[in-house]
Amino acid sequence: MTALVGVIMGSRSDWSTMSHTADMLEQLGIPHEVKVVSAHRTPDLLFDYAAAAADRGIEVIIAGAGGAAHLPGMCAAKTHLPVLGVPVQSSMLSGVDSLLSIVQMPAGVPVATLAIGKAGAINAALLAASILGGRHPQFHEALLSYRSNQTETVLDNPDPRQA
Ligand code: RP5
Repeated sequence: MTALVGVIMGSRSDWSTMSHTADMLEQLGIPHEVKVVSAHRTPDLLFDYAAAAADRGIEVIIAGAGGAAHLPGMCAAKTHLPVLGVPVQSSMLSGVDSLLSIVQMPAGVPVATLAIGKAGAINAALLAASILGGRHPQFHEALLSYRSNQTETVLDNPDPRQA
């Protein structure tokens, strides 16, 4: 099956965060691709990637970036596909810069913005599964199974003193 989710990030240095997105997509069995695409260093590549994504069969784009994080917003400007933005935790401002850069889009060009760092990266994959689940029942089932296992794990381990 060709990739349904495009996972892009502004730099190889984002991979330690965005690998959590890829891992969760893998766990859910969702075909995906991973690529470094920088809004600042490779703007033409970003425009080409975003403009061609839908025709290649991509249904959701997850874009992670840090600092002056223009990648998700510029990506959304060039595609009608849902774009999920993951703010990568930056060294100088702990990712608050990334979060504000991604979340405060002007009306008309939405980016669904996740939490800073690992939690946002994981949740982006789960949100992609929710979106894809409407058209692809197997991903809906995979998501329900993940959620059910998560609930059972909490209920089965109520005492935090026990390993
Ligand atoms: C952003 O600049 C990237 O998304 C990355 O989070 C940040 C720093 O990039 P590097 O200098 O580590 O390549 O574009």
